[in-house]
Amino acid sequence: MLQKSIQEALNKQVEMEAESSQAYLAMASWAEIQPGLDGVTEFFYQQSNEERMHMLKLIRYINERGGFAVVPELKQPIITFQSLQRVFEEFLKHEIRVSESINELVGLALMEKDFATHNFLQWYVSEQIEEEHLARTLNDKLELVGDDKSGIYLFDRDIMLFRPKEGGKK
Ligand code: OFO
Repeated sequence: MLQKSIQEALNKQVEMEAESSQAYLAMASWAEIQPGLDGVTEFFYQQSNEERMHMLKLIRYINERGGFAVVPELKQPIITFQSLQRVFEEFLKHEIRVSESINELVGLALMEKDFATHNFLQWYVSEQIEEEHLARTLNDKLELVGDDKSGIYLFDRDIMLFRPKEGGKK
């Protein structure tokens, strides 16, 4: 049975993963209406699906442990961006916030001696290392490219190569 404090914190994380999914869906939709950003569009549609999967994993875990997973109300994410660089800056900022939140959850699980939850959360710890690294790499690349159109073309063409392969870690 989950302790109340753990259940509340896990439900907050459900909300955060749902917000991530929405934020990346909005990025995908913005990218889709820009000329020539097919790769970035696909990247964020997939990223959004992945975040939904992270949310579902939490929901199933909370209910499996005798808690009640609450499907959250969500506020509208940022839907327009001044540039491609801004999209990826937001992506990195978001992932850093998620990592901080996961770290706090892990700390709480230890404090409450909930070792099952602590164990469950290790998957998210590894996931965040990967996602933060991915977001930093893409930001670094965009910084190199600047406003150069042929650089943006190559960035868009190659972006999917940077995503970890499906089925590897999941
Ligand atoms: Fe849910 O993995 Fe990033 O945010």
